Amino acid sequence: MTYPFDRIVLLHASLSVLCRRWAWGMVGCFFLCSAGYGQDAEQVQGLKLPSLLGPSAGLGRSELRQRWEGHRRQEILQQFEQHVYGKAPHQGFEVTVLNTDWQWVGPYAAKRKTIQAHLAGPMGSLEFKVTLWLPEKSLGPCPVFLGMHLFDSGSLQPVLGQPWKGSSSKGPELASQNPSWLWQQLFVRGFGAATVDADEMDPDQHDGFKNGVHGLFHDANRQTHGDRDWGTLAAWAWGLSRALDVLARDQEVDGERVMVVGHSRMGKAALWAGATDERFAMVFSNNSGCGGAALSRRRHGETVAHINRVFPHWFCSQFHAYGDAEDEIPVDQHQLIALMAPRPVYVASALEDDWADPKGEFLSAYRASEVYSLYDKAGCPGPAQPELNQSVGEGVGYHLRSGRHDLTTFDWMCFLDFAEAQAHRSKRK
Ligand code: GTR
Repeated sequence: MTYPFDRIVLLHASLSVLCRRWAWGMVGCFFLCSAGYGQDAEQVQGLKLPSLLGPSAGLGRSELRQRWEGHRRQEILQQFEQHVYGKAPHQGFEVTVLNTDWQWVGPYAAKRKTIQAHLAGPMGSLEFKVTLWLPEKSLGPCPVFLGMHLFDSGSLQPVLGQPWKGSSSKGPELASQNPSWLWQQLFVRGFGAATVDADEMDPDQHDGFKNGVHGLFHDANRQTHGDRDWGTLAAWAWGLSRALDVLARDQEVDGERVMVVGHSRMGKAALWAGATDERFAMVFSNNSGCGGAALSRRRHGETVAHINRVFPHWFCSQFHAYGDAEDEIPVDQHQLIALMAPRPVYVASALEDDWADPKGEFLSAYRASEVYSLYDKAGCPGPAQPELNQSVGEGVGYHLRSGRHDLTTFDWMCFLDFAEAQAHRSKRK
């Protein structure tokens, strides 16, 4: 059972009422338990979820926070490495900036830099480029949104964090159909943008983990890819960290305010990047679904069995053991969201995107808020899903947008508002 401090106070109040007026006290206790994190940490709307903080009876908020920072966070991170995404190499690589080229881009009053970088591992090397856009009028080092994509980053208007050039639908509300709008919004608000091509890091194909960054670490003497070795999502997340290495060396970028963003498969990679690399200041996941923000145990929409069958290279091989056995995964995705704490994280869903399980994405954000409460952050309100097209939450942001599986101008508007609000909050502290 987990009872954060504010809930303990409420519980105490409810119990004193109970002594005086038994019937009303019972009603109070019922609402306390059904409205907040104070319910049994493992029971969420009929689901048995792995606990975030571990057995916590009798422990206060500061003890729980010590436990979280002391070992619980690390334990969960390792379980995700061992059972879901696979372990990426932490050592034995080097990133060198080879060349930086820049030009003014008139219509946006912006500067575009193309930074060519070299990545060397024990078994080989590869080159990748980071395309960085900075507003012309930046007062000092600029906060930057970083996202991967799966097409040419040389494009004048790459769509940040989107896995394909087109969209599942067309319309002015789509960021991909309206890149000028996005670019203007970013620059007017003082944000820069950076992209890196996922294909340059690790092509999205199942080739036995030989191409891309996997190949740089592939030991020719080892015939098989180990069960716990990194899959492609982990390679992309790792690539986002290498892009951050590059950005952090640029004097025009504020290396402490690089925010990672991604839609769909890039949203899964963005979440894992934020979990594994605490240098990312904020994390934005759009319609990331199974293996992203959605709870695996709900088995709603895309399931673990399905995703492993269609994309056998995305996760570590061990994750394949949990197809149709989700309850046996030692972790679930609310714990992934909690790994961002206390850094701000935002989860976005779309009503018609049933495949990504909007409800499961919401429940993750809501449940993860238990860890944010240890840091005095309100988190994402619940347990009822917020109204359509409303952005809610502090520390953990969430919205359910009308429409389909896409990254839209509405999603971006919410992300930018959230990023600005969080920046103001941290200035006030
Ligand atoms: C779907 C896949 C999702 C999501 C999406 C994408 O086919 O089932 O998990 O990642 O693709 O990234 O395009």
